[in-house]
Amino acid sequence: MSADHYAEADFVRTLDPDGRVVGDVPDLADERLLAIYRDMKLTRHFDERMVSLQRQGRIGTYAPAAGQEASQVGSTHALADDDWIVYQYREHGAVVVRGLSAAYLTYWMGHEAGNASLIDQHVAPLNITIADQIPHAVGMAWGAKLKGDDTVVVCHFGDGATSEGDFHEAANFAGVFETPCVFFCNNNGWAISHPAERQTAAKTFAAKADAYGIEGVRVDGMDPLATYRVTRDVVERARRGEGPTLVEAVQYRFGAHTTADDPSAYRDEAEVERWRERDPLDRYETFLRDRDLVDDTVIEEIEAEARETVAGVIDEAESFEPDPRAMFDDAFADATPGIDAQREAFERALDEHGRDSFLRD
Ligand SMILES: Cc1ncc(C[n+]2csc(CCOP(=O)(O)OP(=O)(O)O)c2C)c(N)n1
Ligand SMILES: [Mg+2]
Repeated sequence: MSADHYAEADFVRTLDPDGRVVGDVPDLADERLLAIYRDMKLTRHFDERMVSLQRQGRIGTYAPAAGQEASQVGSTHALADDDWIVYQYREHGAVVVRGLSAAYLTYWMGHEAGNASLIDQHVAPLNITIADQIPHAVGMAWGAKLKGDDTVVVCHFGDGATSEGDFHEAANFAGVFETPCVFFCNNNGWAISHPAERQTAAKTFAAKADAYGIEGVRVDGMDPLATYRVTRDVVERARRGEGPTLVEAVQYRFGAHTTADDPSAYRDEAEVERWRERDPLDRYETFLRDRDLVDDTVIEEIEAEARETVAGVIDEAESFEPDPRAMFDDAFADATPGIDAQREAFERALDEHGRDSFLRD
């Protein structure tokens, strides 16, 4: 991996960094091309609001997605509604495509139930323990194969996750059992403060596919049409029973690792500025303007719509009144005497001081 992981342009691309067409444009109706744009704008606005809410103490720690929208949104648009998404924690764009809800926000406010709220949309709970979700995704895909249904599982993870044993075990199993899944590696250049060139001595992350006898493909992860095209092709391969693929989507995280991180401690602002010139939203907007699909008025409408949607889910999420006793419910399948004692002590404190005294100001 070179120091600038985007420098070797050996990947699938539809748009160049200025948004000009340089590769095959997928055959999509205008409505779909616009829906991809709308979802990318919504993801960016959601992200900005979430970082701001964290700064105001209205949500907990948050992992920003800015810069990575094309990969998340483009790939998800290529799936059937029943296909499963198993994600790490930063892929809010994939969630947006499946439908942003107040329940999703409640997770980031600290309510565990929010993490399970996307099950009906075929999005598995997010996973902070790096790479743990990858064997789960392969197991889900294997289950689908054994049952004979044609669901494909797309598993997102980062460049850092590829150094975990779970990644290797899952990729090996998937190769041998030809499970219908896609390993979607969002190579954003960093694993917190650890750069991609120190993550692996391999030339690319996609090259790791060779070791497991599966296909590997590298795509420009800041180009929504390329990520759409590649994902559609590899998902259809998997659905036809032709096995899994490792996709490396090359991209960059504009913001901090999480709101608890200060990237100025380990990376140069000039590097961030170079990547901002490849902003997926600007590139895609140029493409849509060239096709006369958007103009200033349409863009303003889409931005207003995004503001309204996000404001609506924030209002709804903030009006949610969780039962604080719920924190004891799932600590163990059967409560231990210690948990029971803590619950009782907590209930006494609730009676004495009232529920509001346990909420943030
Ligand atoms: C098993 C495990 N080890 C370490 C951590 C701490 N940790 C949280 S995020 C992260 C970096 C992950 O980087 P990457 O997979 O590239 O994803 P990104 O955050 O860049 O999207 C680490 C090491 C963790 N959550 N789980
Ligand atoms: Mg990373």
